[in-house]
Amino acid sequence: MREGLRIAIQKKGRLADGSIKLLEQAGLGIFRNPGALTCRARGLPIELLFVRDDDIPSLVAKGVCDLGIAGENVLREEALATSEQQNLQTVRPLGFSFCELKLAAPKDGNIRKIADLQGLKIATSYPQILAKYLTQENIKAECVPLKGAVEIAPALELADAICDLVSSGATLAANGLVDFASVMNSEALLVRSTTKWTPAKEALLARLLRRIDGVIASRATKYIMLNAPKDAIAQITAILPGADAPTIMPLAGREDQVALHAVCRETIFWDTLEQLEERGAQAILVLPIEKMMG
Ligand code: PRT
Ligand code: ZN
Repeated sequence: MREGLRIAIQKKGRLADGSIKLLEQAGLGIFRNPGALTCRARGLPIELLFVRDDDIPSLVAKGVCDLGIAGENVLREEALATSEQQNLQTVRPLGFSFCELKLAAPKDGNIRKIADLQGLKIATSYPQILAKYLTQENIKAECVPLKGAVEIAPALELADAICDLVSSGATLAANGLVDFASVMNSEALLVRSTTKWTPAKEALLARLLRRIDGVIASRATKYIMLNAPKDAIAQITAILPGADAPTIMPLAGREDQVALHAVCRETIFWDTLEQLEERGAQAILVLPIEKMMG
């Protein structure tokens, strides 16, 4: 039995960069030869297998790979299509490759709501998810399965509407389509096989997960430094998003001022910085945090 972990990740595409970046930030040295389908990571006994995203659920379910990183959309579609996926378990949402599976129709047509789809044709790469959704909504419509270029199906008169992934919405707009319903939200998920592992392998996953959790936590977390009037400390601390107790330090030669440092665990928006300034804060610096633990 393999002692290290084998992780299936997308070879090329919208999940590939995010997957590599996350694993690198978790301490894996990934030196990939161009064209190579596998790569042994440095730092931990982990091997990566580079594949098409559609193959990831089945590779993990069959136990060929121990872990995989795939879109929730692909995992759900595969789970509905085969019973094999019972051997697969979600470990973590990973906070990248966000998108939404949406229903859309030509903007100059008359499909504006789900009920308008009754008896019509809908093109999609996600026929299982769509069929389930339509049943829940009591709509009888025909699914037209397409592997790609779903958004041109209405113009080709292949379908009346589409059900496709959307992130910025630019593709829908470029094809004269408007969305009118959301079928599911998706992001990259880390999944594992439910096959029984050795204690050493479980321990390795626990170690990797602690690091991944640290990477994810540090993404939204920032370190903020500012100078503030002493009498505004309470007000300023109150508006820092998700801040622990700040560190307050004296400023040389400024009796009425202090330096305030804090870790903010939620996104700091420009609005917050403006509010801090209104309360007298000066020299405000927001710094990224590279790693966090504990
Ligand atoms: O070759 P392989 O089979 O591995 O890749 P693929 O071509 O099947 O998938 P890929 O790389 O396009 O997407 C991989 C995963 O990224 C998807 O399964 C989703 O989980 C996620 N993801 C995130 C997206 C998008 N955003 C996305 N915008 N997948 C596809 N799109 C497409 C969408 O289908 C549409 O054509 O991008 C277009 C819309 O984008 P916007 O920005 O114009 O709205
Ligand atoms: Zn694919």
